[in-house]
Amino acid sequence: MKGETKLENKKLEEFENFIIGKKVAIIGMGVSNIPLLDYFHERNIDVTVFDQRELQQINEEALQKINSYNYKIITGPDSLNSLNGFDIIFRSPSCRPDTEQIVAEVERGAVLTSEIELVLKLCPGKIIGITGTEGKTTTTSLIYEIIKTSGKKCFLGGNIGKPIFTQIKDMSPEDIIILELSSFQLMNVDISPSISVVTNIYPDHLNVHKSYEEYRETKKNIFKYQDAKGITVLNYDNEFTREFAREANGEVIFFSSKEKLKNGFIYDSSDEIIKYCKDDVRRHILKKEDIKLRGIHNYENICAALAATSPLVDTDTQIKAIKNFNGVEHRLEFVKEINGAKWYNDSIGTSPASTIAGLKAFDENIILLAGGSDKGLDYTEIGTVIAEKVGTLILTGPTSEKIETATRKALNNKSIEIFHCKDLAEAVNLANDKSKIGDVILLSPASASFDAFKNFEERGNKFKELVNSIK
Ligand code: UMA
Repeated sequence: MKGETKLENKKLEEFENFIIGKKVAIIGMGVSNIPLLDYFHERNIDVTVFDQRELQQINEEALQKINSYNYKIITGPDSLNSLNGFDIIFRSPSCRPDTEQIVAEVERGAVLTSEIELVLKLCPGKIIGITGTEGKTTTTSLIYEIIKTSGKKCFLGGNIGKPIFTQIKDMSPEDIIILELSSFQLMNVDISPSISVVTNIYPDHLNVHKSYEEYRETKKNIFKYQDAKGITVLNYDNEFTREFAREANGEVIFFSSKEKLKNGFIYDSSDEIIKYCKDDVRRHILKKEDIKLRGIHNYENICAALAATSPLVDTDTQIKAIKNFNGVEHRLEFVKEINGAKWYNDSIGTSPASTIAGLKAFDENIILLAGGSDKGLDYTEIGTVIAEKVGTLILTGPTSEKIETATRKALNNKSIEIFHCKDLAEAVNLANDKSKIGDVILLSPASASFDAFKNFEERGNKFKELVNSIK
């Protein structure tokens, strides 16, 4: 195009030459692979799409493209029996690389890859990769905000929900690419980001991984292929990630909320300050009161983000970005302070377990807005936590009765105010009337949103709109 200079990227060029005339199989028509349809169509490449779901379950927009590009699509549980004669196979994250038909096709000569593997291999800039069982999205978002605040050009992608393969052409060697990486995405990957973070490891995804051990081993791919210049940020408090340090090839930076490390980043709960430790000298970085995020787990995420960005960004910029960070949207997201009360949006709290975690993040008196559509979950435990932490409970939607019953059972002699409202707008108004200086008003419904909204995002956005319109 006129006036536009094409960025030079030798590796990308080689890849684009390599795919000419090749037969490509895309396994899985989900978020990661949908952008590949246009990409290959623009390059006139022959594509066949496979998906284990039935045709009527496939994303409609993707189906339209598949039809208009004259691509073949094979669906259903046995679809991979037709995986034969391909040069390149793209697997979606949750598709195991050792699936029998894929292994056979690779043995026959096909190259197995994925959207994320190509991002790792072809991006010209420095990559920061973040994995872990808990906290990876928050840590990824914090790192992204810190790099953005520093003025460097950066790209955000991966498991956070943003495939960025098609943006590689817009990247230059000075850019920073920040990737949230799931264990699924790390399966079969033989390249590591130059800066890697593992937030923690707990049992998870054992429906896809064959064992907890396999899950942990897969996570190691995020740092295993670094050279001596690589940097690996690890959680000192987690027994597995602490041990990972032995296998790192580059520099290890630890973070901790439990130990006063000699070197690394710590959250010191005795004075509630995040500190940088260098040879036992501790420098204060941020006080708890300067941070909008709540909960020890979030202070750990901040420590991890500070460690990962410390080779690239000065401390003042890091502090500025963290102070301004309101949280990941809809996850204990700080919305606004009104008359001394702080409003938080935790619309992602669609189950009792996630709302319990949200409630535990606060020490203040909580006005809780809860209730929504019923997924048949057990509310006994959340009743106890509400009885302990909530001063005013405002309920809407079908799960209201269950939440009230569980709470009343747990109250013993304590009393809290419980109200029922017809909708979120009425609940927000009532919460505003009831709030006092120092209170936290938390939307964390412990229920799905489908009784009144399309999804939890729509519910969270409506909540923020209502809060922002309070006079
Ligand atoms: N499929 C097959 N065969 C298989 C496996 C899957 O045909 O063996 C098909 C599925 O039927 C589906 C399609 O592949 O139609 C997509 O499957 P997918 O869910 O693996 O991939 P995406 O839709 O591309 O979404 C993935 C991540 N999902 C999973 O890993 C399960 C998304 O993370 C991520 O945002 C997206 O790539 C972009 O990178 C979601 C997630 O839940 C949020 N991640 C897990 C987590 O965070 O705990 C790992």
